[in-house]
Amino acid sequence: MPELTVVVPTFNEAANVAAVVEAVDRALAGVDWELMFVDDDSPDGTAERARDIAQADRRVRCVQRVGRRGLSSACVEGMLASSAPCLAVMDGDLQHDPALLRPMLDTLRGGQTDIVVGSRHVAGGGVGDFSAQRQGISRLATRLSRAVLKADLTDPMSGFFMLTRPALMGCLRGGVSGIGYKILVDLFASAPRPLRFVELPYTFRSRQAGESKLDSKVVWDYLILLADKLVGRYVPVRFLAFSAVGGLGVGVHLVTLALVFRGLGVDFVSAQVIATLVAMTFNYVVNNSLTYRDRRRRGWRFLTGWLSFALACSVGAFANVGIAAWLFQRQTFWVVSALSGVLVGAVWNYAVTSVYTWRK
Ligand SMILES: Nc1nc2c(ncn2[C@@H]2O[C@H](COP(=O)(O)OP(=O)(O)OP(=O)(O)O)[C@@H](O)[C@H]2O)c(=O)[nH]1
Ligand SMILES: [Mg+2]
Repeated sequence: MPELTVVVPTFNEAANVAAVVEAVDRALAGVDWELMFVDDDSPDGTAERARDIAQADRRVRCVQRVGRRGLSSACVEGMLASSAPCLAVMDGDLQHDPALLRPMLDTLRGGQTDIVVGSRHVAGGGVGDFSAQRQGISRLATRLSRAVLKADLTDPMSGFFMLTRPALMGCLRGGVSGIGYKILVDLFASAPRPLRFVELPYTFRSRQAGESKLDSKVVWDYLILLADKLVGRYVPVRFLAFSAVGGLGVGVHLVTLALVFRGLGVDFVSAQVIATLVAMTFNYVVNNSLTYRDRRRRGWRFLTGWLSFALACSVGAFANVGIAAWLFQRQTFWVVSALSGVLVGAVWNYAVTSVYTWRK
């Protein structure tokens, strides 16, 4: 059996697959290795390309996931599909230098380390031609990660690392969430005991072929991951996201009301109805594209989803007002009455729409 499995998550990396195999082969001469592509059914035929190579080289394997997306969960599933005692994760676009795999493995073989992390922020490493904006975002994300990490890593945003199987299993059982794109943060934050780590420098290279998948979703998923690590044990993160969107919706409601009632001179009740519809639609659209991005409704289903959302939230609004009125009549302080109504309404809306509007 191989000593090392290099897991390479891919999405639309067909043009890089062969070069990755070659580079790993060169870097790991003399090592019993295996390369596991985990592809999320890329439309460019990455998985087919990988399987073609695998037909001629049994060290190459491909796990293909259909109807799923996500870098972290792909890495976890790739590592679980391997039998090797050492597991590496490396990008499939050659931005990570495969030559680092060998020193990583040698460090793990020493037995004193759980995980070796490729770092761009130790002496000898670098971020290559990262734009100033991307460097800034990366620095901010690193600072935020301090809230959940149990280690003083210089580059927790790195996607290039190697760890032992016992360390992996400890983290997985410690509650790795697999949310989003930052698997290293997830692993470190879930480790039952602080991981013994070593950092080795590398310089992030520029992409040779294919396109970046970095977008706003990566940022959103990262915030969700941090929230999950901080409070996910007590409250579902989706509920937090749903509530945050609801909070924004209140702002949208007030702005619309001001425009229609004060600006256009429409009577108050009509203006309030319009503002409610606008805020509800705003909440639906934002929840559909962020909170439930993985179950996003499109086309006709977008419209029927809006209907079921509006219906559920109308009932939620009745519950909200009913509870608040009932408490207020019983001499409860008005703020407490109102917030209790809001909380019951929010839980109702969340529970019902998670089952009917965004069912799996
Ligand atoms: N399986 C899987 N792989 C993914 C997914 N998103 C990205 N990847 C792969 O993860 C690796 C890193 O993604 P990139 O888009 O290169 O992210 P990055 O290196 O931070 O950004 P760039 O510098 O712009 O390339 C690449 O090999 C991608 O193909 C996904 O949803 N599923
Ligand atoms: Mg990349």
